[in-house]
Amino acid sequence: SFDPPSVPAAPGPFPLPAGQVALVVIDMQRDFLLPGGFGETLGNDVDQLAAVVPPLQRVLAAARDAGLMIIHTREGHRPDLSDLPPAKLRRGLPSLRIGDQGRYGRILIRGEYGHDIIDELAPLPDETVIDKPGKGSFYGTDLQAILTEAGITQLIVTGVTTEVCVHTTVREANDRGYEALVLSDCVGSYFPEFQRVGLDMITAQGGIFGWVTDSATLLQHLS
Ligand code: C5J
Repeated sequence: SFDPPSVPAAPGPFPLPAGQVALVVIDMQRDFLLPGGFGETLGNDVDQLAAVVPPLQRVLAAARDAGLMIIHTREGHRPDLSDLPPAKLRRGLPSLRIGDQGRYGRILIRGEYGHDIIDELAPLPDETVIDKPGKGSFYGTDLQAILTEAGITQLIVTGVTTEVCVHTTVREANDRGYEALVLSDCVGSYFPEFQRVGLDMITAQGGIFGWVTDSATLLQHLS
């Protein structure tokens, strides 16, 4: 029998059938990554996320060379906040709330400088950008329709943050029948403990909702 190409991962090889693989880059937005941005105003250490950028740049370049479908997501809301549930607006104890004026424009509002993706990972014109109102990339978006139309079954998942938007997206993807591979050095958390445990949670119980490998291993097997 003919086995499709695959990449070594935990808990086992992740299949990479030709034409069925997309790279998903989650919420690599200035609001989460830049010093003085929303993430930092929440009290977070943004240096923890900066380490993700160089390996993710390498993976993005390789995925473009390999002709994979590339999907970028951005968490954010309409300027009139009509898609922002009050429960989300009230959440936490931020010094700035979604929609407030921050250093990089209104926090997590579509069209603002801070809402957009960092320069190092800027989408190319032919790449898909999904604007999502929640943590998951499927909720309230047309991502599933786009993947179905393109024949995608395998998602290589990167971005921030590991335990929030990455986890939610991978869980949503698993429930919808997709197979998701998370790249350990291309996802980041403000909290080192959550990074470690967040990755462990994906591969526990025989890969309860996904696979994990690192960027160097993927790059050796992407052609
Ligand atoms: C968060 C995200 N952490 N992109 N957003 O609020 O993970």
